[in-house]
Amino acid sequence: SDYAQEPPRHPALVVNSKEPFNAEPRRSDLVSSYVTPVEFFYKRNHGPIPIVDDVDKYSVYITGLIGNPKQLFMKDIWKLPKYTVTATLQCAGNRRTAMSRIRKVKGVGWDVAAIGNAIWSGAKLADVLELVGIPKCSHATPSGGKHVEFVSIDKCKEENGGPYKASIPLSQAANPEADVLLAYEMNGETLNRDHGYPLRVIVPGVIGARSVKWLDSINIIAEECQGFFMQKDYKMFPPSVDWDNINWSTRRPQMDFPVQCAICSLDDVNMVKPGKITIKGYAVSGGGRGIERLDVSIDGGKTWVEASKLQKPGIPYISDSESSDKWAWVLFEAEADIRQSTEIVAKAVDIAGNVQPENVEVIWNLRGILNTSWHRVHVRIGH
Ligand code: MTE
Ligand code: MO
Repeated sequence: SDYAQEPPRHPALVVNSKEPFNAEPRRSDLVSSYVTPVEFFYKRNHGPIPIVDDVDKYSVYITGLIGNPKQLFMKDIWKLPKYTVTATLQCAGNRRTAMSRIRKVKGVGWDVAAIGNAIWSGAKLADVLELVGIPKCSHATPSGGKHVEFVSIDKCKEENGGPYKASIPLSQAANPEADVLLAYEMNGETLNRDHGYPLRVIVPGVIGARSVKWLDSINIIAEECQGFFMQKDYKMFPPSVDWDNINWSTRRPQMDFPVQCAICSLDDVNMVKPGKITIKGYAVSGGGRGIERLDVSIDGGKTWVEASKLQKPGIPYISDSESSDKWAWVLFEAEADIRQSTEIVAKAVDIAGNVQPENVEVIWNLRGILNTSWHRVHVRIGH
């Protein structure tokens, strides 16, 4: 079958679907380190993992509304200045299972771990675009190119057997400060097959769907990509829209992700003995907005205390400081003394003052994306 040559994967992953392979780590594995190990990084695929045998023959075509189309080989990409960016990648469907409990939604049933924080290295897309005559910080090419489309070499059924594709605005792609990478390394090692070997796009602060893996070509186009995943998926609809009244063209493709957090040291329901427990999790916001504050409640949201935040191991995180990684998550930790059965809640606030919504009902949408509601877990006193 098409899935006969899938790469090996860690047995502790929670597999949501085998073909295509979609899996996330256990909650506790996710927050056991600030940088997510490659084997515990969630894997989100729409088809079989492509095989690139000969990396010397592999190339990326850059075409479209530009003067001089170019074919770039890995040696050309490796020659460009190498940048390293710590960035959290999050699937728009993270925490979908909890949204489905309100009313059924369509999509892979993720818990809270369709997210990971990795150190990505590669060329800056802004440098690559310069090679085809697009100056840094351009918003358009002379021939009217305003979007940058990434096309993969994989095949997925949503595209009728065609490749996965997505686009971002040229203004973001050509802006060196946006840190968009063509990455060939993850956590200091050659990118592996599951995560896009030999080359993938990383668009920091934006839903994972735009970070195209196994890059085949880059097209400079006038309108945003017309592919399935831009036009018929990964759009945020209001709760009133259902499958019989949906009009996809009324909404824009989702790009930045909103402020998000989840408790990972506890399951949805936990039996505990009375006494101290540790509440640990992650918090992140899109668009380069850092985390300002993380509130924890042990009485279902009536009263709150502030959790401590860590970015580098052992170093407290200071929002928006020069030393903080603006594209990366923070881990948080709080201790609580639990005397009776209760609901523990976490909510994050980003540096723009955005707060997570209290309930999933108000953000329910038929595709089950962007469930960023307060994260709630239950503890029951038992033995
Ligand atoms: N790129 C290709 N070529 N094919 C895909 O199926 N999935 C996208 C994105 N890039 C996808 C892709 C989605 S929806 C997400 S969330 C991320 O890749 C997941 O990246 P990861 O598997 O490295 O975690
Ligand atoms: Mo995704």
